[in-house]
Amino acid sequence: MRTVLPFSLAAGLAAAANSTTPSLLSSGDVDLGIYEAAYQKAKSFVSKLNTAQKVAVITGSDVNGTDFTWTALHNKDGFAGINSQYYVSGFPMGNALAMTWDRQHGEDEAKASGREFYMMGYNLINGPVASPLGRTPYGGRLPEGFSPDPYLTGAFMEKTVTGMNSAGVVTVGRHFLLNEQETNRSSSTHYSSNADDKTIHELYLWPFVDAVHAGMGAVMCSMNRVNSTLACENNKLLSGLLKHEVGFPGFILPDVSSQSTAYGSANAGLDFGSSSYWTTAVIEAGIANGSFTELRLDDMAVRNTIGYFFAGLDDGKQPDVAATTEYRDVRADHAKLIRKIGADSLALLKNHKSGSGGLPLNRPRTISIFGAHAGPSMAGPNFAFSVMGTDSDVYQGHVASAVGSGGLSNSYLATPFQALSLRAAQDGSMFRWIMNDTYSDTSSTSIFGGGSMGTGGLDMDSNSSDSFGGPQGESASSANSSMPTDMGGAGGAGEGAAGVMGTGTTVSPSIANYASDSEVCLVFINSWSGEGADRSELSNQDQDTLVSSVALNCNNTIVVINTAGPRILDQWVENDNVTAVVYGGYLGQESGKAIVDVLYGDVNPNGKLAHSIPRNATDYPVSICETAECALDEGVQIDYRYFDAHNVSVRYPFGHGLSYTTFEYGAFSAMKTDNAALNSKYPTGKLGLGGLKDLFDDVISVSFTLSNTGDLLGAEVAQLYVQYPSEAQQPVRQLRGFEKVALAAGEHKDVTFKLRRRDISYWDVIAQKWALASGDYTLSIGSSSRDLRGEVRVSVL
Ligand SMILES: *[C@@H]1O[C@H](CO)[C@@H](O)[C@H](O)[C@H]1NC(C)=O
Ligand SMILES: *[C@@H]1O[C@H](CO)[C@@H](O)[C@H](O)[C@H]1NC(C)=O
Ligand SMILES: *[C@@H]1O[C@H](CO)[C@@H](O)[C@H](O)[C@H]1NC(C)=O
Ligand SMILES: *[C@@H]1O[C@H](CO)[C@@H](O)[C@H](O)[C@H]1NC(C)=O
Ligand SMILES: *[C@@H]1O[C@H](CO)[C@@H](O)[C@H](O)[C@H]1NC(C)=O
Ligand SMILES: *[C@@H]1O[C@H](CO)[C@@H](O)[C@H](O)[C@H]1NC(C)=O
Ligand SMILES: *[C@@H]1O[C@H](CO)[C@@H](O)[C@H](O)[C@H]1NC(C)=O
Ligand SMILES: *[C@@H]1O[C@H](CO)[C@@H](O)[C@H](O)[C@H]1NC(C)=O
Ligand SMILES: *[C@@H]1O[C@H](CO)[C@@H](O)[C@H](O)[C@H]1NC(C)=O
Ligand SMILES: *[C@@H]1O[C@H](CO)[C@@H](O)[C@H](O)[C@H]1NC(C)=O
Ligand SMILES: *[C@@H]1O[C@H](CO)[C@@H](O)[C@H](O)[C@H]1NC(C)=O
Ligand SMILES: CC(=O)N[C@H]1CO[C@H](CO)[C@@H](O)[C@@H]1O
Repeated sequence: MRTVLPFSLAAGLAAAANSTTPSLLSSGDVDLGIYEAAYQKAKSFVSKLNTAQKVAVITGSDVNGTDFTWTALHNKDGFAGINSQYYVSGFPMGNALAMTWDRQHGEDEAKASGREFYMMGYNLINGPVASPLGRTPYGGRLPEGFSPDPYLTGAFMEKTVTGMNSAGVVTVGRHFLLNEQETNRSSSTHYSSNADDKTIHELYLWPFVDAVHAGMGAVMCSMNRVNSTLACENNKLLSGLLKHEVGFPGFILPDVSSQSTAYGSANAGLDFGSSSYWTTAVIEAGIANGSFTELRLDDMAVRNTIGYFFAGLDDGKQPDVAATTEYRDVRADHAKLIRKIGADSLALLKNHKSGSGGLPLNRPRTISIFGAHAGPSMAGPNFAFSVMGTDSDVYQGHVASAVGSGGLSNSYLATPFQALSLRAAQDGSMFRWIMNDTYSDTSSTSIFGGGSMGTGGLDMDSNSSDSFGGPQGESASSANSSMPTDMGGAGGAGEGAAGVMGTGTTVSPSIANYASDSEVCLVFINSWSGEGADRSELSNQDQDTLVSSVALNCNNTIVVINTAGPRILDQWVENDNVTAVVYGGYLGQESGKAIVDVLYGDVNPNGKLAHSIPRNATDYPVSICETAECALDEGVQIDYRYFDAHNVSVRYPFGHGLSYTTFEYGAFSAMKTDNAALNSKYPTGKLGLGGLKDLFDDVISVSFTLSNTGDLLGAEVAQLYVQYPSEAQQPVRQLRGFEKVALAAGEHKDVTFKLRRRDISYWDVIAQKWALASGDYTLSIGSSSRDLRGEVRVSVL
């Protein structure tokens, strides 16, 4: 059990935060591995600089030496696409990418996006994002990050860093650390996230470790304080954790208005900062009177340049920085990748396939779509850059990006309306729309007269012309030919309709009329957020009413959701008329096409939830902190960890997602692959990138056979969950492995998970080391965190 410290003690801990000595790369404490060659180049480069030139490097200025020049790195916002730039691609954002549970997609997207940055002349990219992690579902910047699970986020941090590195740019992992909300982040408050040592290690620091291990060259420290000290001036956080313990070799730069002192920040571990704090005079005076050291200045300059050499930016080939509106041919065939990743990220949460109901769609005769999210907003395809948050938690148009510095610069946006129109034309479907969440027209000129459709619905089997009212229609044959088959015997009604039923599609547009007159009803809803403000609701009444109104009249209502973070579905999800639910994050420029690929089965759904969906917003333990000091008392118990610990039944568990085919999990077995390691409580290796090197050694493997038992090609995300012995004081179970496996109908494959030492260690706060717990570890494999197909025990120590 975690004990909560009184505030007087917290102040004492802020003092402790100043006590760690700076971590100097020259100390040789870190085995730099893949960074060693870059280190030698950076050291040699810095040895040529005088103090003023070193100060220029750490404050972002160019340097003209006698026999060399240094061009400051070109920093740019965005990650899933270049923020504020013409003629570039908009890729799926982090919250969608994570839902693919496909590491290769993470690497491929980062490489393609990184390539666009590179070709536009940018080389220091503000992403990927692992904080916010998702302490609270209301966090406004969740779309930029991946998942509240640190292992899943860590996997994507690793792969996106690898992908960007291979594109020749330097990644800036952000926002370090505990930057879990937007409210009170800036100005005078800089809210303080006060978390204990165990929580920081096991939850929030974890994904940054993966990024460092993969070769991340820079980190942005966050606007909030940690234990009352500004994150960017927090010695324990920057020097203690990130550099000394995790072996980070690159440089730390501050988020907006997050540096407040000259020596305090530099001594704490900030490596890049403002020339108004760090003038040559101030730096020289500090060195002269002992407030600062030349060794640290050299270290800062080396750290600022090491990523540049690591990425190969010294090859003299990098293009100049493009003007914002300049045309450069950078997009290649990225649209295809964007569409594929988007489709592979969508999770099918519910599907009642029966007759013509449910998914996939098969040339439906009549389709009606509902909701503003189906089509373009009045003005598009992008939102104005804004760090002021959003006016509303829903958007009146299709959402495929967040707002703020992580926002995409879509050159165009394929909406569901556009993609469905094309598909309907190809299939010969009749296609109708009401792209407004609150549309209330119940015109009495409906086909059925008297507006009775508004509440009642159509008696499909009626042959009585009385139920339609009005004078006789003139053309029975036109009625006959244009009526959808699911209208059954009602086709005869054409003879009785007032030039309405009798002329086919001219059903008066009301929600009830369209819904009751369609073989399939697609309702599109969203939630919207971004930088500068948090969400205020996890569901929206207008949109929930829209779904319910459609479902009241349509027995084949399919709901498509694109959301910033968790979205509560309980007002309608159990309604039998809601036959399917497709759920996703922000998909980027090809959004509508990716959605249509899944709706029609061109892509068999294979995404899975990267967070839980509870039954009620009140099921979450924490919302937004509105005070200056925020106690993260829930510790590591966020998302499924909390729901599991408290036996809260959820609507859809973390890791859930259906397919149009079925999978079977065979018996599985575990094997210790490194007995020597498993007999040692603590790691014994040297410090490398990411921490003690043997933390990354494989120690246990788990194998099983996965079969596709259906009749369609499909992919399943198999998940490995670990339950520790009680000594470790861990959540009920936690994700420690996943593989996405594609299988043809009837095919089966052997799947092996490898657990690293790190994956079965807990943070021992006394020893200040990662430790193995003594006893039985229970390893479970399943299709979601609550659909486990079996378990096996392995005893350790
Ligand atoms: C820690 O360092 C910061 C920045 O130099 C300073 O403002 C703060 O007072 C120090 N805290 C303590 C408790 O010494
Ligand atoms: C370096 O030299 C270039 C070209 O000679 C000049 O444009 C630039 O302003 C100089 N920069 C500095 C920091 O002196
Ligand atoms: C913050 O304070 C907690 C005690 O409440 C301590 O366990 C933790 O190590 C501190 N972390 C940092 C980064 O100062
Ligand atoms: C060192 O010099 C700086 C700049 O003049 C000053 O701010 C600081 O207080 C001095 N520190 C000491 C220990 O004298
Ligand atoms: C909806 O109702 C119609 C008319 O009764 C029927 O033909 C159709 O099969 C039903 N669809 C579903 C998905 O139940
Ligand atoms: C949606 O329809 C309602 C009522 O019919 C109308 O008041 C509102 O302005 C419409 N919204 C938009 C975004 O067009
Ligand atoms: C409707 O009329 C047709 C043709 O007269 C007849 O075959 C059918 O059984 C009738 N349906 C009902 C429900 O009365
Ligand atoms: C209605 O359509 C059916 C099928 O195409 C056709 O057999 C029938 O003759 C048509 N009835 C009229 C009145 O046109
Ligand atoms: C389902 O839809 C049918 C119309 O197809 C309607 O009669 C029925 O009341 C609806 N059921 C619910 C629970 O809304
Ligand atoms: C959620 O819980 C609140 C408070 O108990 C309740 O008023 C509300 O109806 C619940 N919402 C749903 C969707 O069940
Ligand atoms: C949750 O359920 C388990 C198993 O039924 C039980 O052991 C545990 O005490 C329950 N926890 C809570 C918080 O109710
Ligand atoms: C301490 C502080 O600044 N609290 C503010 C945090 O934000 C909320 C919501 O905007 C304000 O009401 C608080 O005053």
